[in-house]
Amino acid sequence: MGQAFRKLFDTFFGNTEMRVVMLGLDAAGKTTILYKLHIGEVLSTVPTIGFNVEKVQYKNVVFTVWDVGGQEKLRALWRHYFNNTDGLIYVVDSLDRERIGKAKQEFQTIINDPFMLHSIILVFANKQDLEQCHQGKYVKD
Ligand SMILES: Nc1nc2c(ncn2[C@@H]2O[C@H](COP(=O)(O)OP(=O)(O)OP(=O)(O)O)[C@@H](O)[C@H]2O)c(=O)[nH]1
Ligand SMILES: [Mg+2]
Repeated sequence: MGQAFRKLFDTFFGNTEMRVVMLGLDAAGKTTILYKLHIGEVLSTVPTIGFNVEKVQYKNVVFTVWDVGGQEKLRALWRHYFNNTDGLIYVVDSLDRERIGKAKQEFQTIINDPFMLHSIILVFANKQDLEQCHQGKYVKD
């Protein structure tokens, strides 16, 4: 009850906190997106073993964003991040056609988990710059 009241109070008078988990196959671009959101820059990344977590504020909402490594052997650990998650950002490499079926399968496993039933979901089709490049439409600015 106390926690519910606090959430309501914060909604009207202060910051609201939301916990977001960012998942997707390895090299989809999760860590790149996290640091673009956090510091506004594209950093060079290495594959994530474990997770990165940062707070990102937008207006009166403080998002705690968990970016979890997407390599195959790490995916079994994803479910440990589901509890109390308000939102899921599922990142897909738009150009990785070979693994689109795998990306869909992993996505379905996540959204079928009972802890994720009430989570807000965003599917982020990443690397669209490469898509345009592939089609010969890419114009460098
Ligand atoms: N061209 C292009 N490259 C991108 C984009 N986003 C990420 N990358 C590149 O893709 C590679 C992988 O990016 P990461 O952010 O490390 O991928 P990840 O999803 O965190 O990978 P794991 O930690 O292994 O799960 C890096 O070389 C990035 O620079 C994008 O929008 N466009
Ligand atoms: Mg990463």
